[in-house]
Amino acid sequence: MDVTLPEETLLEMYWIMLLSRRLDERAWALHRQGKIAFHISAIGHEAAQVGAAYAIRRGYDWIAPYYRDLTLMLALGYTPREFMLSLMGKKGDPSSGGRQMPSHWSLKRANVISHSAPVATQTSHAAGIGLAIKLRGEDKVVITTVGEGSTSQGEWYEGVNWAAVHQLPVVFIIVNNLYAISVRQEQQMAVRNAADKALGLGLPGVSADGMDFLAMYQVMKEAVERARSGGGPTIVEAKVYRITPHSSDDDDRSYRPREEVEQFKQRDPLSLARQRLEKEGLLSAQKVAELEQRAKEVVEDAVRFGESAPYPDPEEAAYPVYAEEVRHA
Ligand SMILES: Cc1ncc(C[n+]2csc(CCOP(=O)(O)OP(=O)(O)O)c2C)c(N)n1
Ligand SMILES: [Mg+2]
Repeated sequence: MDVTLPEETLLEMYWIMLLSRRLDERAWALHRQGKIAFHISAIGHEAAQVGAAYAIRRGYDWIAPYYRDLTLMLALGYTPREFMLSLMGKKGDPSSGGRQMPSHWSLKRANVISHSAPVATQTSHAAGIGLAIKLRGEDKVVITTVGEGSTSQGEWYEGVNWAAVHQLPVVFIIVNNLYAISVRQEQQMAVRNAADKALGLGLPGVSADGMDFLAMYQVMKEAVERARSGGGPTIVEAKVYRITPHSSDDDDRSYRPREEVEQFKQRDPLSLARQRLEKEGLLSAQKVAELEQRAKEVVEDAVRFGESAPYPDPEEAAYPVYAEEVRHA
């Protein structure tokens, strides 16, 4: 593979994946300790997300993410402390001030738009932003993510079709982790690759190994360049595996065999990245241990920060959902 990224960038990408993994693991523990109400995990998806993030101009381009995008968010500058505020429903949560479910991201300073719980609604938002960019003559790009199951939603087709007709600067990422909660890909679509749906929409569709951060980066880089230079949208499918259950409220033992999970764990994206960087001579066992120690400290700090942060004031419960001027008849 012909990816020439500076050494510091490769190490930074690894660090973000590692930090995401350790934060995510802590979120599961916090849930089991009864300290948070809900968690939905990015474990197994880290490489696809960091590969996508580094292919755009962060802070300049627009992002319409979905709930599994913790690593993408960290790469965009979302902090571990902010993540803990969101998990714990605290006032300082940048997405909603503690009102929305955790992992329903938005981050104004990073051009991450607010995300709604019905799946695939972000697809039409992304198409709309793409249209605005085109009408204004800007050279920005939008990336949007969605799970493979959510591409069965009418809204997904409508958004992608609109962007295809108008050749808008949007990259539509399909994160194919084989399951939509308990529903496997074959029960959800008749095409082998989710990216094959591009054919019927008149777009290029590419499948990438989403367990390999550089493979994903390479595919995304081309799609983003195409969008930025007026070449229109691309559908990029990231083939990954959801190593954890769907969410903290799901028991995946009821619908998938343990052997399958174990088999995919052999291609854990974090281990693959570490092996690759070790082979290139960029990481050593000592360096990995140092990064692990740093991640532990950052996670500890974030948890302490989150636990000591205030909850939203009860008087503010309706804000900003309802205008304060609204009067009841
Ligand atoms: C319109 C709508 N229908 C159902 C749900 C409930 N729901 C939340 S996540 C999910 C599964 C989505 O699976 P997929 O798109 O493959 O993403 P993944 O969770 O696997 O990353 C479902 C059905 C929802 N949020 N919105
Ligand atoms: Mg899925």
